[in-house]
Amino acid sequence: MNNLNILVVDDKEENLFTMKQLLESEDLNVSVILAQSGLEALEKTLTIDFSLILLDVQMPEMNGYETAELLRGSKRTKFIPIIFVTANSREENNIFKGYESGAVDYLFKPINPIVLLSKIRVFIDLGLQKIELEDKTKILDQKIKELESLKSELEHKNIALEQLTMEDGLTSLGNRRCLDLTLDSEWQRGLRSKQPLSLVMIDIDHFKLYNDTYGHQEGDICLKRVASALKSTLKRQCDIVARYGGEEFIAVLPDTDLEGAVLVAERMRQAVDSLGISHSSSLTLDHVTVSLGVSTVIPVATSMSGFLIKAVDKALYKAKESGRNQVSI
Ligand code: GH3
Ligand code: MG
Ligand code: MG
Ligand code: MG
Repeated sequence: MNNLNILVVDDKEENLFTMKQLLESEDLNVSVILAQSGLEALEKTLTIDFSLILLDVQMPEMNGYETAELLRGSKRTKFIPIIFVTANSREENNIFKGYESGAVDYLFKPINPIVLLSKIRVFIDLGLQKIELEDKTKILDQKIKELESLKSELEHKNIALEQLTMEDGLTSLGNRRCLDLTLDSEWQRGLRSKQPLSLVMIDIDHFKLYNDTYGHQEGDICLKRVASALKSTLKRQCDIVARYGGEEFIAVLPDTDLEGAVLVAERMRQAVDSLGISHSSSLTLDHVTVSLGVSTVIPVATSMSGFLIKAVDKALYKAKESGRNQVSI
């Protein structure tokens, strides 16, 4: 224990000297600082760092309890262990009051020097450990803050990247954003050209059963193969097919009427059918098939592209209801 300061507070000068002598006679290696009142004690704590305070209870003006409460209330001093030293030996009530105001121990005069010195050693040590823990906690809190801000920075960058990309990670088709943007711009173009705009919505039949039977990884491989078969059926530059959701796709076919869109849809159905991907648990056939809905409109200003999605979704539902592996309008 090096360079540690102990504050002794007592209104009687002779008590202060006795205590100073006792503490300095031992090999504690501490500096003993004296204060003759609570106020003087508080003043001393402003400029000196203490590892322990021995505090008399009965003092004029500000007593030991009041002093202790003030010490506990200040950030600088709240962790300094306080040992009350009092002549009030017979009042149990006082012991309680002492602990309540934040003391770590309560000793009665006359003090047994051996007891006092052992306690001082223990409490100084505990105090140091507490400060060390406080410091470590602060460092950890700081680190947590840094990590949290890093995390949110990364999340922001991720969102920014996702917004920039138009491609679906799994299938390499257009993603949802690509679909929304294409549909919007084709809708605007259709408003001017008054040409029909068609959508085909494609949904894999009994795909949940496929995953359940072959596993999610095989499911992903199947999704990729279906996606690329769908894409291969599109001949015109302006046609796109995008991944709308899990195992659902939407093709946007500008300047295409219902008849033409149904032809494309039927081509898509056949393309997937002829992949011949085994699906032993399918309730339709023994291989992977798709159901398709088709819908066509000539865009008008009083309507919105969302309406077309609703319509094509309805058509798809009809294809499912009518037995799957087919095209409905
Ligand atoms: P239905 O013929 O009525 O369309 O039956 P379904 O099982 O395909 O219908 P549903 O839409 O309820 O299930 C779609 C399933 O597709 C759910 C999920 O297991 C699977 N799925 C969705 N997204 C993915 C994906 O990215 N990878 C894989 N492997 N499976 C997916
Ligand atoms: Mg479904
Ligand atoms: Mg499905
Ligand atoms: Mg589905």
